[in-house]
Amino acid sequence: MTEVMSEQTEKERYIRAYGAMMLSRTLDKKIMTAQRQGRVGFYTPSIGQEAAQVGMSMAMDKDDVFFQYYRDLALMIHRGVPIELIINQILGNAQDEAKGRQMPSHLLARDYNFMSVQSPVATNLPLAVGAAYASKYMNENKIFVASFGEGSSSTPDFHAALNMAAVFNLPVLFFCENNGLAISLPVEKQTKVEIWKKADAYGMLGIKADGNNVIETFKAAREAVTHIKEGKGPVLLEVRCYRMGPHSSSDDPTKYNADIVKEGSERDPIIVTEELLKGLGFLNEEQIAMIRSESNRIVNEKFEQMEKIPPPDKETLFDDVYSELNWILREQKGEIL
Ligand SMILES: Cc1ncc(C[n+]2csc(CCOP(=O)(O)OP(=O)(O)O)c2C)c(N)n1
Repeated sequence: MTEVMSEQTEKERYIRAYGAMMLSRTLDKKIMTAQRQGRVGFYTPSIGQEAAQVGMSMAMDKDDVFFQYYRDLALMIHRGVPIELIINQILGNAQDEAKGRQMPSHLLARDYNFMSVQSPVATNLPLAVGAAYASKYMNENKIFVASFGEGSSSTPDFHAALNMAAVFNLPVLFFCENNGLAISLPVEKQTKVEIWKKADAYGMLGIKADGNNVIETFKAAREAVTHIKEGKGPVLLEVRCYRMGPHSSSDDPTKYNADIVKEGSERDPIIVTEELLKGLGFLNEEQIAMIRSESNRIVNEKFEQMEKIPPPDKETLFDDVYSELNWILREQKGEIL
């Protein structure tokens, strides 16, 4: 009985993972199209990194905290962040948690333990380390995840963060989503050493996994979580995936000779996951078609609804900085009302 139950749970868990990947892919394409139509200002697509993000997310607990980066859409969706919240931020409308003040694609979701994305790459790593330090001091049992691309490993922040996390034995998972490119720069020109191997230099565990394989990434992340929870210190987990689109909506990859994977090809993580889950008897073609069409319906419906929400009120510009406005700001506020 127990065995049947756990098999069922595993099946449900993977179907949910696939559902999150598909919803993310659908929303990603919708936002990119809307950007091309002038309805969205800017976007950094997640396409190609869905299995990596969802595989890692599957290993994390509800209370764990995320210092994510600008490509982590599938991660957020798998952790239950409603797509309405994501769309509101992308549009910067009146219901956006950041009141329209952040760049689109710089998501946050306070109630789901997602901090706000920062534009300078790898600045989220020392922040995750600081938060983990405080959490350990308060005897909490949380893991702090800092995600980033392989190019971000060339920054001083990467090295400072790994060093401090290891020295203080902090509960941090450094999650490197290696998509092979930092805008136009291939990883071979970025570093001579595989990213996960750099863990050794700081005295922490390094793990590498196939980020196109949701099951393999989940197992690698689970190993990392066990290590951290046993108090053995932080882990650097590198997962290899592929970029399937431009770096951002402002980028044109045809201008450089990049390996951009085509949707539907054998390196597309959605296709890889479908094959894996069909092989395990967890999914069939009919269910796949159903999940695809439901994702389309939900994304189109929600996007249309959220687009009807007006921009934030002009006066909200003056909120959240000073407890009381000084005379200059009072005057400026008076001028725009
Ligand atoms: C400190 C800093 N340097 C440069 C940039 C410009 N920049 C934005 S994204 C990016 C590439 C980052 O590549 P990677 O870390 O591999 O992540 P990916 O975008 O490939 O997912 C660069 C250089 C920046 N935002 N911050």
